[in-house]
Amino acid sequence: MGEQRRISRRAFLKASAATGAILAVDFKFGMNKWAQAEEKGEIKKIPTLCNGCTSRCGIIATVKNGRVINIEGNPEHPTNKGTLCGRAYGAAMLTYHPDRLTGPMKRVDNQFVPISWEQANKEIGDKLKEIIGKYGPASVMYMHNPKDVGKFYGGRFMKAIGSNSIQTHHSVCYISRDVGFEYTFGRTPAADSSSAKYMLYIGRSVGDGIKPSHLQGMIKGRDQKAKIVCVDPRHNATANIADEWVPIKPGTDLALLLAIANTMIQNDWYDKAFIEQNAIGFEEFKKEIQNYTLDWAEKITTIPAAKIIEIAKDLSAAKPHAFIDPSWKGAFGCNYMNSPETARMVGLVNAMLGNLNQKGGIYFAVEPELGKLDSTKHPSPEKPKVDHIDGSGVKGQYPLVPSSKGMPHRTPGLIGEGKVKAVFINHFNPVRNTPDRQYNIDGYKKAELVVVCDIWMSESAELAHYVLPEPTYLERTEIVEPLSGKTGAVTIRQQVIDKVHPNTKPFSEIIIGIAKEMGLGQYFNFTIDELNEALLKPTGISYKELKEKGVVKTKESVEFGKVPKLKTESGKIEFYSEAYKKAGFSPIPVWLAPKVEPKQGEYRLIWGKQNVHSHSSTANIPQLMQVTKDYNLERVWINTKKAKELGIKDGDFVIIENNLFKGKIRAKVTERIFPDAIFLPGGYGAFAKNLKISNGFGLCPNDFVKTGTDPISGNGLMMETAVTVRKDV
Ligand SMILES: Nc1nc2c(c(=O)[nH]1)N[C@H]1C(S)=C(S)[C@@H](COP(=O)(O)OP(=O)(O)OC[C@H]3O[C@@H](n4cnc5c(=O)[nH]c(N)nc54)[C@H](O)[C@@H]3O)O[C@H]1N2
Ligand SMILES: Nc1nc2c(c(=O)[nH]1)N[C@H]1C(S)=C(S)[C@@H](COP(=O)(O)OP(=O)(O)OC[C@H]3O[C@@H](n4cnc5c(=O)[nH]c(N)nc54)[C@H](O)[C@@H]3O)O[C@H]1N2
Ligand code: SF4
Ligand SMILES: [Mo]
Repeated sequence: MGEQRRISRRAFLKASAATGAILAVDFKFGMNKWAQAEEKGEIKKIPTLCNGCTSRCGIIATVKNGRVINIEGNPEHPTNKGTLCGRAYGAAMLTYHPDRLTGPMKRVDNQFVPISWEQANKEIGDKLKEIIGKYGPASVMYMHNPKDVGKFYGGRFMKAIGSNSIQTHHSVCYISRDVGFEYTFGRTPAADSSSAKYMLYIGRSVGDGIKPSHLQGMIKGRDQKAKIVCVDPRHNATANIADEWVPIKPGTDLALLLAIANTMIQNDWYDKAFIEQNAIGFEEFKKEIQNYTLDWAEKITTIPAAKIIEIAKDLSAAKPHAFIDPSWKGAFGCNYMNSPETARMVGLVNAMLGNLNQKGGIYFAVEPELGKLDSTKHPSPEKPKVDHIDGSGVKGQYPLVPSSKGMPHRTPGLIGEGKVKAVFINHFNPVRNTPDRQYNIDGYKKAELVVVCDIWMSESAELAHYVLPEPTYLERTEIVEPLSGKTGAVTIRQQVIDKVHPNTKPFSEIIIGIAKEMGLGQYFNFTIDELNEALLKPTGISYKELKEKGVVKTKESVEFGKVPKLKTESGKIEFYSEAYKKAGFSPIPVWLAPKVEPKQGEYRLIWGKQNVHSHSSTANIPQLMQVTKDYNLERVWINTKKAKELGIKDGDFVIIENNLFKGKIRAKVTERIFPDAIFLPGGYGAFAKNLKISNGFGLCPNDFVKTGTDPISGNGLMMETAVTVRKDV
C-alpha cells in the first residue's frame, strides 16, 4: 500500500471522532431509524420507455423509496427485446442531473428570472394572440421532436390557433429517405435482416446509430450465413460485423446505384415478372439507365467496376432474400443534394429484386389503428386553411416536402424575412442541431417570441424569451403509442416516480395551460388518462394491462409472400413519377452531383453517430462524457496517407477551417477513412453555457456547414461542405 493510503493512528482516531459525531446526531434525530426504514423500502418495478434516443426502447425501472435505482430492458418490447445500450443508463441519470431546470423562467435584460406558471401562460398567451392578430396564424411556428405526445398536443394546439406551420427534426435526419420512398412505394419500408441471404448497407452504421432490433436482426442474419456488405466512406460499426467494407467517395452513392441497376438490366439479373405486374415506367427507366455505365460510375464513386458488377450479381443471386437497407440518416437521409434521388434508387433496385414483403427482403411494417376522442364531448379544432409558412407541400415552393415535417433549418431565415414571428420549440435543439451557428443565433434573436420547452438550458433555450421546464421521462406519463413492425403492438411511457422538481410540468399540461389562457380550453377538456382510454379502445387492450406490461401485442401481422397494397398515386411501384414531373423534377431518377465539390487541398467533412452519445445532447451527462474522455472519442478521423502528407501524427492537434468556422481538435489517424474526407463525431461542440460538462468540449460539424436546402425533399444538406485541415503549430 502506498504511503498516502496507509491510515495513520491519528487519522483513524480523527475518523472515529467523526463517526462518534454521527452517532450523536443519530441519537438526536433518529438517523439510524431513517436508514433502516429506507433499507426496508418497498421495491417496485414499473415498465416505461427509454428517452436516451428516438428509438424509445422498453425499459423496466426499479424504484425504491421514490428513487429510480436501476433500469433494465423490457424483454417483451419488440424494439429492444430486453437489451439496452449504454446511453439508456446515462439518460436515467438526467433525472438527478444538477443542470436541470426547476421552474419556468423569463428573459429579462438578458438574465433568466424565475416566474410563475400563471405569469408564463398569461404572457405567452397574450403575445401569441397579438402576433396572430397582426401577422396571421401561419407566422406562429411549432418545432418539435416528432413523438406522439408532442404531435398530439402540439398539433391540436396549432390547429386550434389555425396554423399549419409545424416542423420536426426530419430535415436534419431522414426526410430525403422518406420522400424518395414515398414517391417510389408510397411509404418507407423496413428490412427483414434476420432472414436475408445478402444485405447491402449503404451509409448505415448499425452499431453506432443504434436501434437494438436492427442490430439484433443483422446479427441473426449473419449467424445464418448471410453476406453483409457495407458501403461507406468510413469503416463504420456495420463494417465491423460485415464481410466486406467498400469505401466510396462521399455523396456519390447515387452513381453506384444507377450503375448497379444498369448492370442488372443488361444481364437480365432482375425479377422481370415482378416488375411487369407491380411497376410502372420501367421502359422509360430502362432507356435512361443505359447512360450510367460501369466506367462512368467507377470514376465518380472510386469503386472499381468489377466490384460494382460483383455487388449487382450477388444481390440478384440471393433475390428475393436480399436487400439494400432502407437505412436512416447516413448516406441519403439529409446530407447531400442528391439524397432523395439516392433514396429513390435504393427503392427501385430493391423492387428489381422482387423482394417486397418477401422473407429476407424489404417489407411494409404493420401497426394498429388507435381510437379517437369522442368528438361530441371533446370538440376537435378544424383543419387550418393557411399554407405552411416554410413552403412545405406548397405548389410552386416545396411541393414534395411533407407539410407535417417542414424544414426547421430554414426557420431563422424566415424570421429574418419577417414571415415567422413566434416559435414554440419542444424537445428539440435546432440552434445546435441544424447547420450554421451564427445564422441560427442571428435568426432566432430577431423573433418576437421564442418559447422553449426543455429539461435544461440548451443552446435554443438560451435564445428564448420563455423557458418552460418538463420533468424528465421517468417523471411523466405520455400518450399510448402504436408500434409498427412485423406484428403490431401498443406501448406507453408512464410516470415511475414523483417529480424531483415539483414546479416542472409535462408538455401536455404546458400546452393546456397556454390554450386555456388563449380561450381555447374547450379543445383540451380531457385528462391524459381519458385520452389514453379512447386511443386504446379499438385494440380491446385495457389501459390497466398496458400500464402493467408496458407493451402489448396487437393482432396485425405482415403477410410475407404477398405483395402489399401500394399507396403511390398509381398504386404501383413508380420507376416514373408523375408527381415529380408535376413538381418540375425529373420523373426518372437521373444523376445529380453533390452541391459542393472539395477543391484541391480541401476535404469533405462527413460525420455521424457514436454508440455512447445521442446527437449533441448527451455529452452533458458526466458518465457518458467520461467514456468519451477515456477513449478519446472526440477526435477527427484523418486518412493515414493524407495525415503523412500534412505532417500530422495520431493525437496531434489540428485546425479545421472554412469560411464559416475554425476549430481545434486532436487527430485520429486511420486507414479507415476515405482519403479526401475527414470524419467528425456529431456529439460534441456544445456552446450553451449552463451545460457545464459539455460546454466548449470538442467540435460540432454543423458549425462548418452553410444553411441550404435541396429543392426536392427539403433536406438540410448537412454534409455539403468542404474544409481545410492543418497541423496546429
Ligand atoms: N448512438 C446513437 N444511436 C442513435 C442516435 C444517436 O444519436 N446516437 N440517433 C438515432 C437517430 S435519430 C438516427 S437518424 C440514427 C442514424 O443512424 P445512421 O444513419 O446509421 O447514422 P449516421 O452515423 O448518421 O450515419 C451512418 C454512416 O453514414 C456514413 N456516410 C456519410 N456520408 C456518406 C456517403 O456519402 N455515403 C455513404 N455510403 N455513407 C456515408 C457515415 O460515415 C456513417 O458511418 O441513429 C439513431 N440511433
Ligand atoms: N451536431 C449534431 N447535429 C445533429 C445530429 C447529431 O448527431 N449531431 N443528429 C441529427 C439527427 S439524426 C437528428 S434526429 C436531430 C435531432 O435533434 P434534436 O431533436 O434536437 O435532438 P437531441 O439533441 O437529442 O434533443 C433535443 C433537445 O431535447 C431536450 N430534451 C431531452 N429530453 C427531453 C425531455 O424529456 N423533454 C423535453 N422537452 N426536452 C428534452 C434536450 O435537452 C435537447 O435540448 O439532430 C440532427 N442534427
Ligand atoms: S437505443 Fe439505447 S438510448 Fe436509444 S432508446 Fe434504446 S436503450 Fe435508450
Ligand atoms: Mo435522426
